[in-house]
Parts: sequence; C-alpha cells; structure tokens
Amino acid sequence: MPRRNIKIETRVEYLSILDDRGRVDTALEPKLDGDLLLYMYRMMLLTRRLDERLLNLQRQGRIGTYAPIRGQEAVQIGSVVGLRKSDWTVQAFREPGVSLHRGWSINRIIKFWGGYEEGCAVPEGVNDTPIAVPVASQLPHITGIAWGMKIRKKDDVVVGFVGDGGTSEGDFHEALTFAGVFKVPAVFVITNNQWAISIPRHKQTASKTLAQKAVGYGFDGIQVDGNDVLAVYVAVQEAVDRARAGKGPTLIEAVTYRLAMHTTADDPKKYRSDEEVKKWEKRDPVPRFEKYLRDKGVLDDKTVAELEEDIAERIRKGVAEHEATLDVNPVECFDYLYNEVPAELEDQRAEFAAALEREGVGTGD
Ligand SMILES: Cc1ncc(C[n+]2csc(CCOP(=O)(O)OP(=O)(O)O)c2C)c(N)n1
Ligand SMILES: [Mg+2]
Repeated sequence: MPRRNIKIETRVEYLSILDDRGRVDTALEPKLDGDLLLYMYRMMLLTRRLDERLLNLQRQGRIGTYAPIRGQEAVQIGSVVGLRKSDWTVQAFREPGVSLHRGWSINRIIKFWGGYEEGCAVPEGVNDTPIAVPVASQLPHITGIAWGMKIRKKDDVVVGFVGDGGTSEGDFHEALTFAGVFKVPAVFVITNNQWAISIPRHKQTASKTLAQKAVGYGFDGIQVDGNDVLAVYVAVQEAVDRARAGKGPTLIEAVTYRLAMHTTADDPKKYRSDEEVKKWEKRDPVPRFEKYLRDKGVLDDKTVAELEEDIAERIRKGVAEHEATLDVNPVECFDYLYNEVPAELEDQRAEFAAALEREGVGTGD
C-alpha cells in the first residue's frame, strides 16, 4: 500500500482550576495545606511589589533598563514552590518570582538590574543557573543539566523557563529534540505572555498551541491557565513526578499576559490596544488567588495588611542594602572590553567622567 495514515498517539490537555473570578473547580482542586497556600500568596505579592518598586527605581534613574513581570506571578511561583532544594531551575530574564523563592536576595536582584556583576552571580548553595538574557540560550542548559542528573542516577529534576518568542529559536528545537531522545528529567515551562516585544503570539508560529510542539519531540505537552497558580502548580508537579520516576520530559505552556511594557525602553501603546490590556487585567492572577484564599478562610483583611507591611519592609531593606554597597566607579564600564581601548571610547569615557563630576555623582573612588 503506497499511501496510508500513520497513527500518532497524541493529546494536548488544557487545565484551569480557578475561574476568572477566583472560584474553584472542587473536582480539580489540589489538596494543599494552609501554610503552603499562604506562602504561595505571600511570594506572589512580594514578586508584584518588588516589580513595582524596580519599575520606580528605573524611572528615578537608580537602576538600568528593567523588564517588568506584572501579570506573570502565578507562572513563576506555581512552577517552583513544589521543588526540592536539590532540584535545579533555569531562568530566562523575567522570572524574579522564581529567584525570590529559590533564595536570591532582593539586594542581588536589584544589583542585576542595576548592571552590577554581583547581581549575575548565583547565591551560594542555590541550584540555579545565572539569568539568561540571550533569548532561548538557556534551553540547552536545561537539557544538559537534566541529562547529567540522569547519568548520575539522581532523582532530581530541572524546571526551566522560556518565553513564547523563545520557542522560535533554534535552541528550543535542539534542546527539546535531545531531551526527548535521552528522556531527561526536565520540565520546560513556556511563559506565553502573548508578546515577544512587539511580535504577537499569532505571528510567532502558525501552530494552534505551543504545547503541541512537544508531540514532535516525542513527549507530552499541556496548556495551562498561567494566571491560575493552582493550575500551574498541579501541571508542573505532575510533570515533576513523572520526571523523577524516569518517565522523561514535559512541555508546559502557561497562557498568561505581560500587563506592562516589554522593558522600560519600550512603549507598548505603539503595538497593542488598551482594550486588550484591560481584558487581561480582569484575569490578574493575584486578586484571583486572593479571592480563593479568602473564600477558603485562609486569608483575611488583617493577614493581608500584615503581609503588605512585612513585604514593604523587606523591599525597603533590600533597596537600602543595595544602595549602601555601590562602591564602584561607573566610569569603569569602559574598561574591561578591549585590551587597548579605542580612541572614540576613550573620548566617551572622558566625557562621561566629566559629566559625572559636573552632576556631583560619586565615582566610588
Ligand atoms: C538571541 C536574542 N535575540 C534577540 C534578543 C532581543 N530580545 C530580548 S527579549 C526579546 C523577546 C523575547 O520574547 P519572549 O521569548 O516571548 O519573552 P518575553 O520578553 O515575552 O518574556 C527579544 C527579541 C535577545 N535578547 N536575544
Ligand atoms: Mg513573550
């Protein structure tokens, strides 16, 4: 028979547990204890408040370019709170919620966005890779670290992140191909926030979902409501359990939205409508989860007020720690790229040094 259909076993599930108004589907509700639920909320709120503070610090000229994460808190916290300390996470550049949970200090996170090399260093004892700004360059690392775990016969797993735009890079294909062939204990989380700077999701790929790409690599993909922290938690934990049991990788597409600008160097009004943003604001993951916790009796006004106060204090301390340890001369940014600094850079260096002196900005010398 020259022509016949090849049967390909496949399915792409969609999972949502809380609806847009925070009402739970009790049949799907995970049985999590109150302390964990409260911790998840606290981390989502801390991530939100730190994001707001970083945006303000950039506007005040106190840090460099910043990539806000407003609206993406549930993907980050839901993906990592169930991990062991010995597991690994591999971040792109828009995952401060992951960093906070894994043990990066607020000071270190601010230092990263301030352009200080200390902010790039992973804290001692934390199994994370440094933040990856080149899009999708972190994906082969997810596969590589997971393969290493398999070779060493450990039952640790790797959870790694990539954006919707990152799925179009060659690194995505290479990492997922290899992960499927070697059945590595990896969970690839795509934060589909609908935009890659000004490129909308529908121009990124003609494929109906990003989750279905897993089929081509020989493993499972699932799409989850990325603004529902319970759905993210359940999908990732199921994938983690499979990976630990030697059943290989999973691709998870978390459908969410970047409510703010791509970075502080971007004006999203140039390429998307206010209506679109308003529609997604109604699905904001933080109040949705808060509503669920209040209905459950885990959270009340008093606890929220205490959490807000504690978070404000933590952030205040983090900013103060950062600003007390800026003993560097900003002019040094010209110094370490070339062995012999080109003449035009020497000129810029002198101009910059003179400007700093005029403005009365300390050089740390
Ligand atoms: C290899 C590479 N190409 C281009 C860029 C510039 N760039 C930074 S972020 C970005 C878009 C990424 O979109 P997505 O993967 O959806 O992540 P998001 O920004 O939405 O978090 C681009 C093109 C880069 N950092 N690295
Ligand atoms: Mg994106």
